[in-house]
Amino acid sequence: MSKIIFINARLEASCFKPGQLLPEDNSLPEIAVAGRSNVGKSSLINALLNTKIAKTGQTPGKTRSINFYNIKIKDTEKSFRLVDLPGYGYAARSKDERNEWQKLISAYISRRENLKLVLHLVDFRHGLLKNDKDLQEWINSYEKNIFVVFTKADKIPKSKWLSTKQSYIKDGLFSCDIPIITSSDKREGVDALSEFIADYLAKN
Ligand SMILES: Nc1nc2c(ncn2[C@@H]2O[C@H](COP(=O)(O)OP(=O)(O)O)[C@@H](O)[C@H]2O)c(=O)[nH]1
Ligand SMILES: [Mg+2]
Repeated sequence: MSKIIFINARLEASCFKPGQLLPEDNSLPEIAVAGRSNVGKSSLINALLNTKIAKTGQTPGKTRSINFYNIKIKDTEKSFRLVDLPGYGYAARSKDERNEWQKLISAYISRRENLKLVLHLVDFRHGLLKNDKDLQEWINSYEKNIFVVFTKADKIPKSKWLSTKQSYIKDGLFSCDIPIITSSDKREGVDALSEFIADYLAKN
């Protein structure tokens, strides 16, 4: 039985331009979700929220907005925002689009007091890629905390999970805590991630 702790999820806003970003609300800490296009961000958000609120399997690179989801934590008075950042690293994207992407994400990450943590989603099959490393350095430069979540783990035999995780760390992938390995398809690691987020919010 899965343990659903995130309830009443609703999309608060989809923002395409820096000027559209939602004002901060001190009662609503924010957890952002970042990762390459197609890494499985929308699928994981849906698994966490137990809804189909986020559109999945879209043309890679199509989601260019920052989406703010308002979520209540079950059996508490607390709510938070899960903030879906547009995916990066889609090769066919033009330079102009890349600049727009960077401007929008910078505007968000660079001055967001309520942003407590960035979940960095990393495809468990690919090994450490340069643009994942670049993203980490960039988030670090804004002094934001990063936690790694591996996705699509159903594509790797379980017997290899530990060594695969260790090789990412050895290659220099940074995470503020032991990364969680997930599969949205098989609902693996999703409850562990929900608990991690709820604990993190309670402590930070
Ligand atoms: N095998 C497998 N495929 C997945 C998983 N999560 C997502 N996918 C697939 O990966 C593709 C991209 O997923 P999506 O959630 O839209 O990625 P996003 O672009 O990062 O939001 C879709 O075809 C999904 O069905 C997973 O846990 N396992
Ligand atoms: Mg998506």
